[in-house]
Amino acid sequence: MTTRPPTHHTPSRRAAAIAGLSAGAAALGGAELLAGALPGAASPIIAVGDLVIALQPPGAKQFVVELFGEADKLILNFFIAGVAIAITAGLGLLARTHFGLARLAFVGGGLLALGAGLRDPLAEPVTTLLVAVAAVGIAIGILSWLLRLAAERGHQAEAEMPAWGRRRFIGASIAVAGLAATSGVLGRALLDRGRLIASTQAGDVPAPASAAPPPPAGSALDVAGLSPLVTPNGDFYRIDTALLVPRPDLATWRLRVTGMVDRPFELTYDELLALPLHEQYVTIACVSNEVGGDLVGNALWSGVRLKELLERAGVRPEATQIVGRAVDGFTVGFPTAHAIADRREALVAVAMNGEPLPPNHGYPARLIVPGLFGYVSATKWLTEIELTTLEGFDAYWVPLGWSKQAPILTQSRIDVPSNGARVAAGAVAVAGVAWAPDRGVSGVEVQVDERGWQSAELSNPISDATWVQFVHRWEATAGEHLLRVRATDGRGDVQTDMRTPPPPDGARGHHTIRVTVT
Ligand SMILES: Nc1nc2c(c(=O)[nH]1)N[C@H]1C(S)=C(S)[C@@H](COP(=O)(O)O)O[C@H]1N2
Ligand SMILES: [Mo]
Repeated sequence: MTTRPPTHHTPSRRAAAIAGLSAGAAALGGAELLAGALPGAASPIIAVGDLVIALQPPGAKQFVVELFGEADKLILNFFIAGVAIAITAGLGLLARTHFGLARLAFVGGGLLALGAGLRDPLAEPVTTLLVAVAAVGIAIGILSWLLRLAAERGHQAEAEMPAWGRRRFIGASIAVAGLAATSGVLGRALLDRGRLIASTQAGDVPAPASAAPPPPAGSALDVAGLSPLVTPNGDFYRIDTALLVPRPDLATWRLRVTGMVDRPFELTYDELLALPLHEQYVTIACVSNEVGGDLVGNALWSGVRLKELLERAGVRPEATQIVGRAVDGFTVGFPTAHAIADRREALVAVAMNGEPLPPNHGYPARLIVPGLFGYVSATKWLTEIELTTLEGFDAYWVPLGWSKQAPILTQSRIDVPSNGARVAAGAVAVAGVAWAPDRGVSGVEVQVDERGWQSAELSNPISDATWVQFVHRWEATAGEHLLRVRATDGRGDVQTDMRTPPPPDGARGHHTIRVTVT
């Protein structure tokens, strides 16, 4: 028997791809863990996701909302991680023959993560750099280690233990992938919870100086399955562009009032809370809501009156637009005249249904402007109110094709029975909600099988800024039936049946459902 010096063979293509994939997964997992542990570090997946969102073509938002509903963020995360790992599998193949080139490509990936991460105004450059460098280091280190194992496998295969090298390589790859997944999940949990270090704690919000009167008698109908009059915080729809909920540090967070004003100023969180708080119920809605959709909710908001802040700053007459800026760079814009109209009270809200704003809904402060769709008004994680002209600035969604002026359209939705339900013949409650903030709802009608409109019973409205509930007591007869609803707003305008898609200014049309009566 001759003993030969160990010869290293080129790893198989499959082994090289697995090595690349494991190296990529390890880099992403390690980066998530570091980003979760270090203050202000950007997660590469989130940073690249934010970049994708920022570069989206007009129309993509509606496409994404339609496709994934509110799960779109999770899906985008998985998509980016999947694409990244697929690319690194390819780099594993490249590394088989050109390790230097593969190493260069990993450095390129690190630079992309760094560049994307630094776009986030909340990112700390130093920790973000650290995460990118660590990720590249992990990727290259693991790749060369696994490729070495895979190469030894060729040698071992000729020696007396044919399966040993192969097992070692597979075992190492599985261990790396497992560790990567664990760090990724752990890191993301830390990120979602607020970072390990420098997370802010929501304290109590003072009682409002002007509390909302309790909802009037008869403001809520008692029908099983009907949306509650006030949407609990945990059930309130959430729409925003933030892949990671911004958690501003209260020590440095400020609310600034700037632009075309005589006396610009800024407030700390405590100074904001020290101002008299006004409380009111307001229904807000998303422009992306489809007819019959649930991107709408009603809450009791408490906050500082926007008018008071504007008076303090001394708004110049030429300032026709108010721009709300969020800590993450998101912007809204709406007419000054709308916000300061006598009959309406726009708020810098700090509390939602008696609790400090939940992080998802804009903690520490957000705008609530009755009557306007969220994307032009309801800035969450608010940090600046800038006075400018309507011509002078287009907010976030406007260049992406959404209307600059966006009053909430009159809409109504049947909650019960649900579409496609089977119900027993006899008395059936057809019930739901209708909204036209802040014109108010003056009537709701229900139609069965195109046989004329019948007035539904309405709940006693809290105000023109809130939705109402309705119920129509239907004597259902056996067979298939179409149920349709329409509302009339406080100005007497009947909700149109002309269907439009959400872009560019909201969906129109009557919510229509089909039920089977047995
Ligand atoms: N900072 C920030 N604020 C934002 C958004 C956003 O993407 N970023 N989205 C707006 C949109 S489109 C809507 S419909 C409302 C939704 O508010 P909610 O998530 O509290 O229901 O927030 C608005 N405020
Ligand atoms: Mo929205």
